[in-house]
Amino acid sequence: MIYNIEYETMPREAIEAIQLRRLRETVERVYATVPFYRKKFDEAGLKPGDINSLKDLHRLPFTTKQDLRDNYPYGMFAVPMDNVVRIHASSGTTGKPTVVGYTARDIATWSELMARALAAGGAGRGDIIHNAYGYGLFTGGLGVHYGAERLGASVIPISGGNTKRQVMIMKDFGPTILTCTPSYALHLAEVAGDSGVDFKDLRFKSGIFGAEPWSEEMRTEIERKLHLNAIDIYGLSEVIGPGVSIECLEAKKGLHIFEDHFIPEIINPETGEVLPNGQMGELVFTSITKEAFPIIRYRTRDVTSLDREACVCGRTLVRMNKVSGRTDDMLIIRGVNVFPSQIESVLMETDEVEPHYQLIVDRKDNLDTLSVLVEVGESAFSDEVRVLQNIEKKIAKNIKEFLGVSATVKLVEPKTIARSEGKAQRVIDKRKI
Ligand code: DLL
Repeated sequence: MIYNIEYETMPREAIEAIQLRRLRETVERVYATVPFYRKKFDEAGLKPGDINSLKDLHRLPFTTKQDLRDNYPYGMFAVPMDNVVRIHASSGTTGKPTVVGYTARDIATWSELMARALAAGGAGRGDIIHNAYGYGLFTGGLGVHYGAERLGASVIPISGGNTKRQVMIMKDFGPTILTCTPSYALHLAEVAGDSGVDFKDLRFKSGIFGAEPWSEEMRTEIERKLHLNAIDIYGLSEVIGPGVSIECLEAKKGLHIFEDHFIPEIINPETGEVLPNGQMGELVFTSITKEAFPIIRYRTRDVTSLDREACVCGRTLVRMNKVSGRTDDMLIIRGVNVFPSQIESVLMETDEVEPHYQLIVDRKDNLDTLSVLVEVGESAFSDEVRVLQNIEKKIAKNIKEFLGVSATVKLVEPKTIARSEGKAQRVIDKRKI
């Protein structure tokens, strides 16, 4: 279902006209209200009046995570605190969190976008949404919650954790839509299995999964185990939270970006140069309607490409391809660039192993080493050592063949790799420690 027919199916010229008008307003406003932007624009010799076409966006300076850290906590807010009704933050692995704020209108915008996203994923009035994204500073829980209410669906605000209890609720309350990280979805399936509950007997139609990268092969695995349509949702706190883009149920190919609120660009992460359509690079976003925390050319560090082909669902919004990883998660192993999601794809194609894995990168005698720990399935577990060794060899060979890196593969017992309730931690890079 398309929640907002007018904006989601707008002809290109109309959407671009809206984008230009909103971009100019945003640039005027940040120049007037946020000292950081005024300084950056002045340094670049730019005045808000210089933005006369969408192409002029490329002339504006980038904003980075470091800029947000330097202005911690509220330095990038464009309205007085009197007008801020909500604060969220993203944890990050090191240092202080990134703090973002919302006015009442921002919350209304976000709710609308999440309603659009849930609808694109197959939800509607009458659906019961089991929302297992964490509630709190993380934007996942409350983002889905407000969108579900706006859509007119029923929401179960279960949050993450207490997985056995979640299984009972899924069985008794009859939810039809599941929202959580893809790794937690698999964990839910596993715990359900242990309690004798089969997802086949539950009522789920769709699962709307995001907040971390996941491969196409992982989608196949989730759909097989959970008996639902697995839909990818993307977003980040700095831009608004979940609901920046979403796959449609019809195509499940690329995530439609809500371009009437955010303008995407793809850049070469090394040079900052804007790349032509279709090329892979770093995704950059400019918000054009947000009041409390507008953001100009924010470097997400997420790696993807844009697809401007028409979509079967009827939406005219540009699509971003599934995120393959982050520029800062990309592992460089003996000079070869590897994304954890590429290794995930190889593992998922191996029948004998489960979708629970961890990558350990280290350095021995000045050489990088990559160890892949992956759980063997219950059925293969009882096999002879020789059989298990052959599986390890087969996976190592495939990794070498597809990615060009040598890895030591180690099968571990079922259920020994830590499960996550939110974003999974897949990589341990001991080289940095
Ligand atoms: O993860 C917002 C969110 C909540 C998105 C629930 C989807 C569902 P942050 O905690 O700020 O916000 O983390 C943002 O997570 O830059 C990506 O690196 C990653 N990410 C989010 N969605 C996806 C996805 C939320 N579908 C960071 N695929 C982003 C790959 C994703 N990576």
